[in-house]
Amino acid sequence: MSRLIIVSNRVQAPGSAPAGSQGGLAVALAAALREYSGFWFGWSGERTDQFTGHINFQRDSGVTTATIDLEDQDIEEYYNGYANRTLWPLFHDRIDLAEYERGFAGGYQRVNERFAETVRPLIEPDDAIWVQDYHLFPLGSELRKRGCKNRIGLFLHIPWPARRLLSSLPKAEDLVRTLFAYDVIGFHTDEWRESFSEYVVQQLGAVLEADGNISLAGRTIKAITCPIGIDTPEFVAMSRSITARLSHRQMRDSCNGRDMIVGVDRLDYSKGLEERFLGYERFLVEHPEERKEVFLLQIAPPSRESVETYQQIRTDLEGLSGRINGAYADVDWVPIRYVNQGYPRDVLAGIYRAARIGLVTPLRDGMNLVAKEYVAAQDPEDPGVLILSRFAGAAVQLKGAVLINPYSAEEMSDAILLALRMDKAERISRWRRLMDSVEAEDVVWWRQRFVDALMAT
Ligand code: ADQ
Repeated sequence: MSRLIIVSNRVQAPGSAPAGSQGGLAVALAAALREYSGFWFGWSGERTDQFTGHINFQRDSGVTTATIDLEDQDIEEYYNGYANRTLWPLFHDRIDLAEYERGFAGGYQRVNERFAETVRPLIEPDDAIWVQDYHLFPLGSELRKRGCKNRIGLFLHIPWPARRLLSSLPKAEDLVRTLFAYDVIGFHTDEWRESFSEYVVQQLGAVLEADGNISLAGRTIKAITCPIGIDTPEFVAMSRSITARLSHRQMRDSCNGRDMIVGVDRLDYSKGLEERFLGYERFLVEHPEERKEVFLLQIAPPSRESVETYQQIRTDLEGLSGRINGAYADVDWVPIRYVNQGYPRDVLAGIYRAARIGLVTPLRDGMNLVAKEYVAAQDPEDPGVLILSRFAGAAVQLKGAVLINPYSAEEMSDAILLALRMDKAERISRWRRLMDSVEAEDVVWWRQRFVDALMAT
């Protein structure tokens, strides 16, 4: 059987994360690596004065990781620059925030070449290679230039933007053309897949074949829809763990009989946190009788702090939550509890379970795993209600949620009221539909679907 090599921007060695804190994706990919006895290659997250291509191998719990350190300039131009300041905002429809700088593009290309150069000698003829995400678009083509004839797949964890937006990126066509080095490209939704296909057909003159494959200049790729899931059995078990039960009890006690609405997100402008606070404020204004009956717990650990936009959003949200609390709080009640830190996943599971409403309202999101975690953590006999943005990839699968337009404060306010008033029978029936999807299309299903497509090429 072929080995599987996973390549991603960051690699977290299996033993390096404290128990309960490792993400579902890392766990799922590690499981795939154990099955196919391959290794996981990428950046260690560490800096070095001079890039040497030295690879640090580690083996833990049956998984081998191979990591490299990057120079400051690489990190600045490739990671903080092109990945986080150019592609991320553009692919989340925020061209107003996208920064187009030659230095970023150059650094991005250089690091992709460094990845290719370093990993190439480790690849054997039968190996299948699975590249993760937008940080590494040109990697497939750099590997081909170095004689790699293996099966190579790419999975995109974020949306694919509309053609007219992508056209604003300098040299977009060159970048997208490199994707034809891959054999399989996976997207979370049909919408992102179709946007990709529209771009390459209209802009590059690629041909959409009858079987759905796409050809350009003698190369054919298979574009598939392959929505990512969570490790559902693991998350359900975690929500019943002692730590989760403790955090659940603590939260219930601190609710003091009030209904809790919870939001859990990385602090990122794509997550729609400002709009969420404003929608909740609208609810407080329209329903003064409900004021002391609810509160919003927003957990938002800072991310990408070296990028200025992320410092700005932090300041903005502190101001906004302070203003709302100042306007509506009373001596015995505060409307928003805004917390800027991360929590272990088992603690989060207990918090989700204690919340009457999960408020997941990104403006644009590839999938959004928090929505699925919220569902998996619920008590089947008394579940909470998921309010979900139509613009999250997850909305395609999670039809039992109350779907809203996050830009409309009125819709958000109406949805909160609907969720608070929803009787138990409806909550259970909606939750069952949600849970059926979260169970059937979990992370193992996702991984198998992608790997099967790759192995079939
Ligand atoms: P992210 O943008 O990081 O991922 P998401 O899918 O919501 O977004 O996953 C976040 C993960 O981080 C969840 O597992 C969540 O539990 C965890 N997390 C969030 N806040 C936390 C906190 N305060 N403490 C601890 N853990 C926290 C990208 C794309 C998404 C896509 C995923 C997977 O942007 O659209 O769903 O990849 O493909």
